[in-house]
Amino acid sequence: MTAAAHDRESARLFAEAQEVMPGGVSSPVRAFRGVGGTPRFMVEGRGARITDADGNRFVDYVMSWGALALGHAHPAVVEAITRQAGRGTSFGAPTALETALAKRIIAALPAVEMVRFVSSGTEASMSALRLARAGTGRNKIVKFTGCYHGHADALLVQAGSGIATLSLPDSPGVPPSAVADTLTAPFNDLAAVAELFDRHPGEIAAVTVEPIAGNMGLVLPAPGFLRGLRELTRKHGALLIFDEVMTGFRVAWGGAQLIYGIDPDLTCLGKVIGGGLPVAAYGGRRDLMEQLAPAGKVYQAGTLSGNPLAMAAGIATLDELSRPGTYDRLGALSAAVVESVRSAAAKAQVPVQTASVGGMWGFFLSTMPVTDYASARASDAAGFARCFHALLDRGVYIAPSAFEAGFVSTVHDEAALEETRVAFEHAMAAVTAPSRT
Ligand code: KE4
Repeated sequence: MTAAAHDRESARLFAEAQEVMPGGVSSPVRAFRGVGGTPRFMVEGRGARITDADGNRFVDYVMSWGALALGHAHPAVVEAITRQAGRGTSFGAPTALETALAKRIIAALPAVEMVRFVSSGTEASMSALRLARAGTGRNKIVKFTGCYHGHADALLVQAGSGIATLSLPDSPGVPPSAVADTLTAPFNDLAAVAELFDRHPGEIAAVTVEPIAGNMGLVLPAPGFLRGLRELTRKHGALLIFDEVMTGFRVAWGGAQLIYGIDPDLTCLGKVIGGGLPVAAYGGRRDLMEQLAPAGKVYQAGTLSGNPLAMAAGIATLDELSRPGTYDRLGALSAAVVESVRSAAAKAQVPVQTASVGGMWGFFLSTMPVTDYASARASDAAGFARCFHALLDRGVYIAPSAFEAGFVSTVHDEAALEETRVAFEHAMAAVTAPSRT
């Protein structure tokens, strides 16, 4: 049985959803526009697997876009949520749970001395930007093409993720005034950043970067790139913001900043720290964070920020992930997946570039190494779509876009890896096979 033959219920649900929600989804990348076909409406996740409305089961490598480092419905997380739900889901008042999760984050990330919780990575990035501008008295920011920091106006410039997937030039509705102070440079291009500082002396508040890019596909920082950003920002009195919404507690317990030994001034977090519930955060130097209201004058607020239900899920998640050996295991699992990708591609004589770091992995169908957005865009997206559907037909669910990353969990087991290996053998053969009529 191939899953493709059974998407009738998803198709019905998709038609119904499109009547009441734009594109039938709550977030664009879910609509399969990057790969074609009917998005699968999911009904249940258990461990490393997810089941769609037609009863097809898949080994899941989307994992709620990286949030589920423990897999679906981990007992410790379910128990924490259930226990808290019975005591109330949100008070709009301080709770000790926020302090507990904040302390765990601060203990893991030495560059983070204080934390403010919000409910999405967009909020975290947007707020960190405001704080950086207030903290430096400067307005300009630098971001990198293909990096995605959520959909706040100032950051929707040459972004990755869904913007890249849909090949959108950026977004209507973002007035030129909102992006007038947003400068861009190619990822891994230090000289371009140095030139921006030379061209705008004393004007750049911050450089914000995904230290390991996951929104143009998985693209690693070139040796010295992050260190170079740290030196350039210090030299010019600007701040360095690491957007670790995806990499935080995903690539290592201390995130990319631990792997590369860099101390950013501010860090954005999300996904894993909520264990599948809406939790994000930004944090960093105490002298900056204490400028936030009500301690300081920089305003940012949120009705459900730090709500006890989400805090309980985040605490349970980090406590499980803090166990010794977790990140060795996640790294080994990702490495095993990309080994399957590489060997299947070699057998099918398909050119491929692969990368993996901690619990993240990715591949491009490309003859040349991918180091930035331009080289990512030059990869074979049509071939990726054929690969995606061949995987789906064989029970493996990866991101429905060539410009996203893959994620494993602590509960991806040998059986899941073997199914993945076999599925990629078929999928890489499908890349070069004549497309299905
Ligand atoms: P959210 O607002 O979606 O919670 O976070 C925005 C964000 C910020 N920074 C980074 C590095 C991110 O990866 C994200 C969100 N990631 C995408 C997946 N590439 C979310 C998936 C989606 O948009 O549906």
